[in-house]
Amino acid sequence: MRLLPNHLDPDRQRLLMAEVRRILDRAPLYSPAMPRSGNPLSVRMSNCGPLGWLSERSGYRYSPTHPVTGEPWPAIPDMVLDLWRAATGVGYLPEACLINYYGPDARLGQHRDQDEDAPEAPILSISLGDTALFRLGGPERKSPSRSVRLSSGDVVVLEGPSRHWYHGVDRILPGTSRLLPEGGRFNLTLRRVTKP
Ligand code: MD6
Ligand code: FE
Repeated sequence: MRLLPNHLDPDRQRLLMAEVRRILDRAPLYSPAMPRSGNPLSVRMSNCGPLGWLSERSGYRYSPTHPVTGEPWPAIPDMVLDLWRAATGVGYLPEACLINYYGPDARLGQHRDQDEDAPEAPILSISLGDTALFRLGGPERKSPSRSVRLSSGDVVVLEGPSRHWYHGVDRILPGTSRLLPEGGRFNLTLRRVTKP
């Protein structure tokens, strides 16, 4: 995992949040269901880009439309695509930008990102708002793990072997950022879905 601490300065964080708000006006956050149980995840989600990642009772999938509104997802903002180009160095663009919102009690269990048909493509994530305690493990669920603090403006690239490693968010630290008036944390996760 490559961590780019403070990759976005506070002005760029505010610009990006304004873009995220515009996206959420058209593609509102919703509560996804966990596969099988159908229980709601504590994280609320939306997407932008040609494809959006969905968690549903029937499983995980990518969809070109919002599960509640039925509308196509808004485009990925140019500043986000520029960041992808600069930070990953790859010659193709991401197709999915998952928008996660964590309230004070939200968390995200340990998982691997493996619903993509582009296993070599890096994954890039951007953190905005309150600091998260992110846990990075290894190739197996039982692999040793370490905790990494992700603060507002930090960018993470999972590439090489770490592309397929377990990771999750143990919790967020409320009150650690003033970027979001409502508190909490946004994370944007950019992925290539189809073979480049
Ligand atoms: C989060 N991030 O930071 C959750 N996945 O809220 C992820 O699940 C993630 O940060 C793949 C690559 C980078 C990530
Ligand atoms: Fe992930």
